[in-house]
Amino acid sequence: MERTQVAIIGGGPAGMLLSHMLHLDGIDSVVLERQTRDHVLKRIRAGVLEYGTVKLLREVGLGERMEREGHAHDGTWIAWENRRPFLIDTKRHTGKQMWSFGQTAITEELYRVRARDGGRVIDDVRQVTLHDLTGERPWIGFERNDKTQRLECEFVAGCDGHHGVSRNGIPKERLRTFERAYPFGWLGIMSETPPLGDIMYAQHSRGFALASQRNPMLSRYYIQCDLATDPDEWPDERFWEELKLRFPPDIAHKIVTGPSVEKSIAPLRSFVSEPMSYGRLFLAGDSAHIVPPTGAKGLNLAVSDVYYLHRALIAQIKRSDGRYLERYSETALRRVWNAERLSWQLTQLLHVFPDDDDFTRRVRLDEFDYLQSSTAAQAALAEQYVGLPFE
Ligand code: FAS
Ligand code: PHB
Repeated sequence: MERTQVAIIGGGPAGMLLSHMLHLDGIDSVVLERQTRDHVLKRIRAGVLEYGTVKLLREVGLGERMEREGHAHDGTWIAWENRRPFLIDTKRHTGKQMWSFGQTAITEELYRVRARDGGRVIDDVRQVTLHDLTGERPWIGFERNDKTQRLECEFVAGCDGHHGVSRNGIPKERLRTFERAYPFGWLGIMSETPPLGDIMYAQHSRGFALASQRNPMLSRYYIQCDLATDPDEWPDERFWEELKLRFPPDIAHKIVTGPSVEKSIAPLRSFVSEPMSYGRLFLAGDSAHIVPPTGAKGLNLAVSDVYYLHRALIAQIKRSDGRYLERYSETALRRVWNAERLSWQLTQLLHVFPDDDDFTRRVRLDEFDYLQSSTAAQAALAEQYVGLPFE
């Protein structure tokens, strides 16, 4: 049997960041991860960090590689078929910048510092079960190398993503879920080519596209695709040709093409499960919510949940002050719902939907034209896109 103060289920960015931040405050944790380390570190996901995420990573000693390989942006562009591109100018309206720096690199850094600090991360676990969550001594059952083990703890952090088990630790009769599945996905590629330099969304009658980056020689591009799309039917040449058709010609010709080093499809979904806590179980990250990546909020929400949960656990464990823990779910959900709404709005604005009609298309165009013409609308979008301040 093992014992810790905080049992963390899931060794993705949420679980590992929480483990690292608790360690900095002298709190012991154990991370239980289903996959192998290699599998976790091979995942390619988010790429854009809100101001608050960048600030937090620096504060917890994870800024060095981001400063070296990442890139600060004064804003993100929206290109629009037959219109002048629009800049979500976060620098002008909020004084804050977004950073492009990949989730993969952040996860690598988190595994590095936990190993450096002697953190207990147990990967390749099976059959994780949660017990006595409403008691004083919850515990986690799991298997590893066919051996059944028990982890005694004081608190449980459910950081095991959308398909994890921790959300099921909350009785069904207490859970409310909210969901929207979108009738399309994103076909994404990574290529070892110099990126456009700016992060740019493109709205086009052929479908949405996105130009982003991971570092000065690693570009990330996406095109909206049908859910049934088979990446094998999209050789690089076909992808590059379609991507360029969706950007204005003066931007398309700047796109440097090259062989893809990764190609995959991400489905788009909005999902929230409330509440984010039950007894001594606290959910953080994708275990509690999913956003379509159109607003670059997924990873950033995981970080803000961890910020709130770390603050609450420290107050409880070190000062026996349970107020933040009691309010954790409502505090985190306020930020979650803002990100859910913004991501849903940008997804509606920038994608082509199968049931679009002329009215929808004209209303969508008017929303873009209004954005172009209204400083107030631009400021409102900028403050949400760069990330509202943590409460
Ligand atoms: P994660 O899903 O990253 O991590 C959960 C961890 O728990 C995983 O390592 C998993 O193996 C483990 N786990 C699961 N079940 C378990 C169990 N029973 N026991 C133990 N461990 C278990 N966000 C953006 O902002 N921009 C993007 O472009 C973007 N693209 C994405 C593409 C894809 C395909 C996906 C799935 C997500 C994408 N996201 C994107 C969102 C993504 O970045 C998440 O928000 C982020 O990974 C959330 O981190 P975690 O909450 O740690 O969850
Ligand atoms: C990315 O770089 O992968 C990225 C950028 C912006 C988004 C989503 C993903 O909205």
